[in-house]
Amino acid sequence: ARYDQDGDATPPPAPVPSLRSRFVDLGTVGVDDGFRRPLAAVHFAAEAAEEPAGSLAPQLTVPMATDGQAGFTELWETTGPVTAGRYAGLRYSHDGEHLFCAGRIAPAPRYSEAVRQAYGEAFRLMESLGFPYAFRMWNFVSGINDSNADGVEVYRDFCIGRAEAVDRWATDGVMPAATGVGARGGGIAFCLLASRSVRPVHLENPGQVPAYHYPPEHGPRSPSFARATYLAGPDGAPGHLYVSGTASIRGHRTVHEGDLDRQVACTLENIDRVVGRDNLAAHGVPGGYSPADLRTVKVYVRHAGDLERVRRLCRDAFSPEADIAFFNVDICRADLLVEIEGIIV
Ligand code: 3EB
Repeated sequence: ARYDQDGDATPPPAPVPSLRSRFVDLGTVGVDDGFRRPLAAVHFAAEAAEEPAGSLAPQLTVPMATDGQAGFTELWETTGPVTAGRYAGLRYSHDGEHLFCAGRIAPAPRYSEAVRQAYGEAFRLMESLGFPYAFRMWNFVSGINDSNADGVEVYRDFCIGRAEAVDRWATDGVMPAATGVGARGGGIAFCLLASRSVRPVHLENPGQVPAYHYPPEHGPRSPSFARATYLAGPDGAPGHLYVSGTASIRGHRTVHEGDLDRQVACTLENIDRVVGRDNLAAHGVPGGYSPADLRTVKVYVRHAGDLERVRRLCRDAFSPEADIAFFNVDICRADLLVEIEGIIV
């Protein structure tokens, strides 16, 4: 206990909770063991599903597994006490420092307006609960390379709505790390993490044009995300590095079209460049890493026939200690064969 000058006890400051995720068996929600508490569960399953009733932690089921795959759950856990609720069409939970928010947009002939609205609700939720900094976001978009009812590619349609929401709500230019990939049905599912007091550091890749500056040949509105974000730990403790979905892009162009091995190599080089010591130092972030330091890795592979080869290449690149999940889904640009993300903790 701490005492002020009159000798009265004052409550100690609440410690900043720590957040982690891990991959567990499909359907697991987690238990409160008094130290780690479930903040949210994202179920990567073969079928879309409504949220099971009666759970405190939000549960988002995304159809991302093929019929032959078991699927898995990404379980987000925290050391802090969890508060959860609903806001507009969203489900959320927080531990006082980290806000998790999940939403869905039903399959539709065009998406931009519904995306602007749903993302606007997420920004309003962040504002009203006092979590101003979105640091990681996932967008799972079914039919991502299809044309919508107006002949616009669904990914581009999605990017228009997202950019409009960001124009309206993102005041200080802090962008989250993000993933934008295909899903195997269910319209659009999304989730985001935001922080209350720790301001994330926005990282770019010096070998890539920032996504939000992509020229219009990639779509009328460019994608709003950072290549990675660094979230410092409490009291100078090492933080977490959230690496966005990364692909075989140099400058703003896809490279190694049709060449799987080279696309994987370029993707790994891009990750290496973002998390390496030079780039971190240039952004004022301590440490220096490589792809072998990634944990909870997700690998998105366009063609089922490429899965085995990509698994092989990833075994060499990542640590045996990493959880690695492979998905067979479309990727936001029709010429990309693979996209990889992960977290360094
Ligand atoms: C790229 O670098 C590849 O639209 O949220 C990666 C991560 C990609 C996130 C998104 C898109 C997104 O442009 C695609």
